[in-house]
Amino acid sequence: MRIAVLADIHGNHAALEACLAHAEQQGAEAYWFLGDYVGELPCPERTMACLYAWAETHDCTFIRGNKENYWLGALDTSLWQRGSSTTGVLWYMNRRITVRDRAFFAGLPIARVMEIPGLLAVTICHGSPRAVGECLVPPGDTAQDVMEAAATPLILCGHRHRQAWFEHAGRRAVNPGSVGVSLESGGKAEYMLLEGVDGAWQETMVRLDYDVEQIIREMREEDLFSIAPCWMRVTVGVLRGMNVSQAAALRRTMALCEQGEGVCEWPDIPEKYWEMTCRELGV
Ligand SMILES: [Mn+2]
Repeated sequence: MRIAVLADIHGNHAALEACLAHAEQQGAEAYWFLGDYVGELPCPERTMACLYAWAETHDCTFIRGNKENYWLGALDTSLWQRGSSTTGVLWYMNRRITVRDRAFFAGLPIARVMEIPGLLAVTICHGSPRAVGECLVPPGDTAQDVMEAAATPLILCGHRHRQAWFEHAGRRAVNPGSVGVSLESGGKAEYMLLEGVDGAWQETMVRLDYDVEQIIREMREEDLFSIAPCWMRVTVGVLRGMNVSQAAALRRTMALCEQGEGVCEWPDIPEKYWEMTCRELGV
């Protein structure tokens, strides 16, 4: 049994297509998707169309990530504005997600235990089995408690966009990296092949080249550099292999804002602080 495990696509349809083609060539018989299907990148309908079509002809299991919760009303959409590096992409995405997408996301569980005959059961989730935004790999503050309570010895999780694993209390959590917005990979598309060999699970991490520049061209065509100017400059840096995440750039920008204004409350961040972050990062 060979399974492709794909996390954090974030709307990168070019990276997704590269991973799916590779997995099929490697003889994958099932596909487990760990959430965050669309996010910062242009034309989310291309990613969703690819996933819907793949699921019609392949054995696919989907669970929900934190991004899916954004599109299901977890955040106050009245704060999202075109032209803001902090919320512009959320504004764009909210207009592009369809009724079908929202219904699909609403039907997804945040975790599932996968039972494969002759092999140990596996938990799949986005953050942790109990929360989409929690981190197991690399371990966050609560990772040890979560591991001790886990229902299976192997847990597959995404969210941190890095290929890594963490072991605790006889359990192993593995992150297959990010299909669409990987960190610390030199700008590759990442996923994992999981194979049952002699009754045990064997993991193979995969990193692939794909057409990064196609996605950057689509950003321009979709006007994303005016919709979320500095956020997109940081995103281009990440796609081309910069080792600073968008979340880290946001934290830096908020720290600069607090220094300059005495206070910083998301999403009220003047663009000049985003400009300062971009200058620091050289993007
Ligand atoms: Mn996530």
